Amino acid sequence: MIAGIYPILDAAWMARTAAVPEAIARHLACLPIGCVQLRAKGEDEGSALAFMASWSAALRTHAPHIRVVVNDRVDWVVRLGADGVHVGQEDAAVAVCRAQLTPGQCIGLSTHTLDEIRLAEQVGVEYVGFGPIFATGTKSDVRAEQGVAQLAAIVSQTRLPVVAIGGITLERLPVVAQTGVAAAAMISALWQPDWMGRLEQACRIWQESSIKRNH
Ligand code: 3NM
Repeated sequence: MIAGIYPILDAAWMARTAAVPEAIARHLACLPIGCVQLRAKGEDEGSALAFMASWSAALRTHAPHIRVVVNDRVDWVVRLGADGVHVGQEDAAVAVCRAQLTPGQCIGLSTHTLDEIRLAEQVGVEYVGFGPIFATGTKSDVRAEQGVAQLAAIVSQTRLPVVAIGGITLERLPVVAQTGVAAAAMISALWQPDWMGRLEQACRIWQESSIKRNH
């Protein structure tokens, strides 16, 4: 499930595309994408929940095989019947989330150091996010850039699937894929007016780079 391109449907970025959720969900369904994350930061509670509800409904209808992970809010995962929650180090503890989820629902945890990954292994999550790999303008409270060498080192030291995040563009996808990382999370590089072509290109680049990595 956590493999390849991991698109994050960010409320602010999605508002900049002219596309409606159903159109994007239908297109995502045709691509080798196993999981998407719904993220709303800065919106008021009502707008954020409305965003989550409309996108999860569109994905459920038009891309039923894609797993939907909700950022931060395990209560919304329960309410919407989503497939999992993604939490940061400062959000609800993994054990608190786990207690509210059913066995099939997953938890992803943002990490920035090997120590945080070791803790994630101990508490038991389905995957870790690791970043920012490059500078990003999408999130303000990020740590220093980790770079691809550090990403490769981290990937080689954990059995958990790692999702690279932060400043990943189409041009940078090959070097990210070649680290052996399970997936690449992308926001700003995807949600441009030509999002359809960008998604296809991202999946194609990932597959080509992964093939090179495996031989
Ligand atoms: N988390 P873009 S970086 C949501 O380092 C998020 O944990 C990060 O957006 C982390 O693909 C980031 O536009 C923003 O750079 C990713």
